[in-house]
Formats: sequence, C-alpha cells, structure tokens
Amino acid sequence: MTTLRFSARALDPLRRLYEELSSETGCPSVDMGLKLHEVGPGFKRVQMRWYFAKSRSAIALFRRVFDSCNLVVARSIVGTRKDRVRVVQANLIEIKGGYPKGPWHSDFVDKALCPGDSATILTPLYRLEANLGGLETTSVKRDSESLDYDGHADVYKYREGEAVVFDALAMVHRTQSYRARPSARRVLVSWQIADTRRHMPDVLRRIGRRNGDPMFLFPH
Ligand SMILES: O=C(O)CCC(=O)C(=O)O
Repeated sequence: MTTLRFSARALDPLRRLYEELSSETGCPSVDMGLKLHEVGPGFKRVQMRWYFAKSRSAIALFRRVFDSCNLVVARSIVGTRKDRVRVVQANLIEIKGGYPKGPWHSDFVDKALCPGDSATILTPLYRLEANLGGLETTSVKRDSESLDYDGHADVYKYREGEAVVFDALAMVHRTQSYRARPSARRVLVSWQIADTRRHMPDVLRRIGRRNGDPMFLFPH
C-alpha cells in the first residue's frame, strides 16, 4: 500500500459529476450505473451508493482527471508497461450516515490474476469529517491459513489531496465501521487500474462480470 499526493483541484470535474448525480432534477452529463450496498441483517439502514462508469464518455472523464495530476504515477507502479496500464473501471462511492462492520474482501479476484497486475486507488471527493471511517486493511494474506483478519487490522485515514493505492487482488480490506448522524456524507473516488497485456482482457472481463461492472480496455 502506498499514498500519492496530488492537487485536490484536479477532482473538480468529478465533483461536478457527483453534484449532477445527487440533484433530483439533474441529468448527468455522462452515463453512470448505480449499485447499492451489500445485503444482510446489519445493512438494513445503510445508505451506500456506488456510481460506476457505464459508458466510454464516463470512463474518459475519470481517466482525464487521473492523467491530469500526480495520480498518473500509479500507472508506472503497477503491471509491466505504463502505456498498457489503464483505468479499467471507476466509481464514486457515497455513504450517508454510519456504516456497520462490513465484509473483508479483495476488489479483483480471478485464478489468472497475479499480485502486481491491478490496483485500486481511493481518495475522498471532499474533505471528510474526522469521525467518518477510514480504509481498514489487514496484513493477513488472502490465501493464508490464518483468517484472523480482524486481529491484524490497521486503519488508513483518508486525507484531502492524498490517494491511497493498493493491490486490487492482494490487499484484503473493507470500509472501517463508524457511527455518524444520518446526514453525514462520505464520498470517495475509486479508480481501478490494471495491466492490459496479452491474456489480461479476458481476465478483466471475467472480473467485471463477477463484480457487475463493465471493464474499459481501450487506450488512454
Ligand atoms: O469505503 C472504503 O473506505 C473502501 C471501499 C472499498 O472497500 C472498495 O473500494 O472496495
């Protein structure tokens, strides 16, 4: 896991997109899909929305923001060659109110995917109130015999103008649980980047089908 500092102003186009998505009358300028939070007894009152890029113009917007600031460095620290490392999916993740203990997970899972092939990059869209949850990670490896994820957990607190970069397969993580008033908003931007060499398009399409997201592989 690493962090990158960048100019928070670079997120302005994504703030405009989020405001379009949140306005009741607004019609977003690019086509975004919507997924809701996971189901389960503890999640009945959770208000979580994942807006995901659903069209070429939507992913192009996230890619332009990414390439226009220091976040672009992440394309050199993943995969084999930076021109083959692409933003293949991107989201705006909104939580209103608090969040319970969620499931530990890896973002990209496939039998043919290796550590180092892909990464998730997260940053807050707006400065977060101090009591809102951070990113909870665990040093326990995915395939390890010990499944004591909680016993080896650590928390990264999000900071404006800083993005956290972690391996999308190898890093088991979740949203840190927290309590907050119902109107408190926690909005993150998430970019998913991956190497697109030889066998990777098939791998990424499989992951996309499993995650319910389209994967965008065209160059940028
Ligand atoms: O909400 C967070 O801090 C993490 C979100 C998450 O789990 C993910 O992007 O897969």
